[in-house]
Amino acid sequence: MKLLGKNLKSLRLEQKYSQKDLADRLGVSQTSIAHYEAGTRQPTLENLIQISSIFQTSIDDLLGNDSLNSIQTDSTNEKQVLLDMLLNSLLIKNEQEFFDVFEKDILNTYTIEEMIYGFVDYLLFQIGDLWEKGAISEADEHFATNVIRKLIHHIGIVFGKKIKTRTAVTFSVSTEQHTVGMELVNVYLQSLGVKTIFLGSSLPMESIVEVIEKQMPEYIFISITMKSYMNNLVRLVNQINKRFSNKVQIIIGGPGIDESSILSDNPNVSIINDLTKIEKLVKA
Ligand code: B12
Repeated sequence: MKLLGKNLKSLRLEQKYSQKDLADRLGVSQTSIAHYEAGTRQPTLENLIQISSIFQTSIDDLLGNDSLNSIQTDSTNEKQVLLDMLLNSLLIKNEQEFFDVFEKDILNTYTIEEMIYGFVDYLLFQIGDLWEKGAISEADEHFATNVIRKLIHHIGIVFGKKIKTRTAVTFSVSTEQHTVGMELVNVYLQSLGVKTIFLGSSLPMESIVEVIEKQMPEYIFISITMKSYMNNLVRLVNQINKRFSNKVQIIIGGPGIDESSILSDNPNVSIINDLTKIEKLVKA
């Protein structure tokens, strides 16, 4: 990001302006502000004067040592601009702005894989990182994660195939509170025409068995984040296999799984982490 963009962004955040607020004051679009901040476009001299007056700073200070000549414009930058806009709206708690950017510039432009890996994953990890570094509060993290979860469900509705010919029961291993990874998996499955029955986490074994008996799913998807729950997972998979005689295909993934786990000795168990590999499995 060029110095002008960097300065503009820090002044704006310091003075608690959203990109939209500033855009309205300058009479330009929010996208233009995002471009100025990313260094992919430059404001007119008139706008620079206005900005310096809004933030009560000199144009010299705004520009720093920046040269206005070397402006990059390529698709990576376009995407980075959108990511910055989305992240920014989460940080200033503007949910409307977040969904507006998504609907207008992303939903009809990118594939579902690009949305999951290029946008949703990126935002979740950025928010997670900021939280871990103490740069944002727990409340900030909860708000942002919840908005992203709404987005995940929205993508599921838009991209989910209307006709679903197979069923998957999905959940996170018992006592695991991390469910967002599995929520993303659900959306991907829906886009492949698989009906998902998402049970969240912390369900007792009997309840899981009851659902499997009633629904007779082709697949069971389990997510694990915390390595310390590996024993619970092994026990759970063994119980399911015993109860259903290894008949249901079980697919396990998540950052807590070890790909060389003894679980993969079971012929009906697959261990994968990359969502795009699911397609091959559910088509086979
Ligand atoms: C959000 C979050 C939480 C939220 C979870 C909210 C929710 N409903 O999910 C809350 C606040 C509840 C939480 C709690 C805790 N958390 Co936490 N949390 C995170 C955080 C910030 C993001 C996790 C996330 O959502 N990632 C995004 C998703 C999309 O990624 P993902 O799960 O990896 O999923 C991807 C792939 O793995 C894959 N995938 C996932 N599942 C599956 C399943 C299948 C079948 C397939 C094919 C693929 C697949 O697909 C996804 C897309 O790429 C991470 C840190 C970070 N930066 O990642 C810590 C983190 C995971 N948490 C951590 C910890 C320690 C905890 C707590 C113990 C904290 C505490 N002291 O209370 C508790 C755990 C309590 C419990 N019993 O589980 C540690 C885990 C360390 C470890 N590896 O053991 C992390 C890494 C933070 C850290 N560095 O310490 N957490």
